[in-house]
Amino acid sequence: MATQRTLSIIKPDAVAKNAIGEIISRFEKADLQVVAAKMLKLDDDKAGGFYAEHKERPFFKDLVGFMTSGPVVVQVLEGEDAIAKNRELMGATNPKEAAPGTIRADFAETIDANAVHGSDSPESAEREIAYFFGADEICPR
Ligand code: RTP
Ligand code: MG
Repeated sequence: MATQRTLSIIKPDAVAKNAIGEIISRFEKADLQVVAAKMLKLDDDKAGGFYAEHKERPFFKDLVGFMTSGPVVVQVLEGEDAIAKNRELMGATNPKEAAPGTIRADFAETIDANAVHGSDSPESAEREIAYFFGADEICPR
């Protein structure tokens, strides 16, 4: 498996819990490198555009409301099989179904406020990274 990049977001609930460092530490311990990072307060347009694939879903309004409720930390993670590796570290969308030891099991309580986002495919990763970062903001080692 080749080196990949994926987009990670530490969501408002995890930022509010002061868990930024603990979550990034899990990525680093799994050999994912942070090659770009910034803290942002999303507005409705930016959050809605990011989750455009879910626009028609019943939870879309709540999702945008939650993602704009406080600051988030967006990062580009780079490493071997980064997309699947990050999804494994995150655990299932619903924290109640997330495997023990995953980020969502340890830091989240509800499906709405579930601590982290991670790209789900190479195509999503490419779109999502470009959605938040210019090429000059990504710093591979
Ligand atoms: P994410 O995109 O945030 O990484 O989460 P995911 O891939 O695990 O889940 P996805 O299906 O893409 O859903 C995006 C976010 O929408 C909320 N959601 N709520 N109430 C529901 O049935 C429901 N389903 C999804 C979650 O907060 C999920 O993270
Ligand atoms: Mg998703």
